[in-house]
Amino acid sequence: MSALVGVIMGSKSDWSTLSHTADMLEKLGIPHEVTVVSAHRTPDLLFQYAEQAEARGLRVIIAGAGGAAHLPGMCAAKTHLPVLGVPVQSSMLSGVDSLLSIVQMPAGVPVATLAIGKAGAVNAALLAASIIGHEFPEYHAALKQFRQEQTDTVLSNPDPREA
Ligand code: RP5
Repeated sequence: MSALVGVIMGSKSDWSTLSHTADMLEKLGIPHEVTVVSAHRTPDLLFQYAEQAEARGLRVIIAGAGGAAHLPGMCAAKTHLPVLGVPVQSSMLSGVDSLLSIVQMPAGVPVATLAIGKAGAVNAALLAASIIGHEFPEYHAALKQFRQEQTDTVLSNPDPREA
């Protein structure tokens, strides 16, 4: 099956964060693709990617970037697909710069913004599963199973002194 979720990031240096998105999509069995697309280093590629995404069959785009993180917003400007933004933890400002760059979209062009770093990367995959789960019941079921496993893990070992 061709990719349903496109995972893009501004640099290869973002992969250590966005790999958590890919891992969770893999765990849920959701077909996805991963690509470096930089808003400032490869702007023409970004426009092409965003403009063609829907026709290529993507349902959701997850865009991760750090610092002056304009990738998710620019991507959202060129597609009607849902864009989920993952702020990458930057070395200078710990990702607060990335978060504020992504979250403060002016009214009219939304980016669904996740938490900084690994938590946001994982949750972006889970949110994508939620979104496409309406169309693909198998991914809705995979998401429900993941959530149940998470619950069972906590309930089966609630003693914080035990590993
Ligand atoms: C952003 O600049 C990228 O998303 C990355 O988080 C940050 C630094 O990129 P590199 O200089 O490591 O390539 O565009």
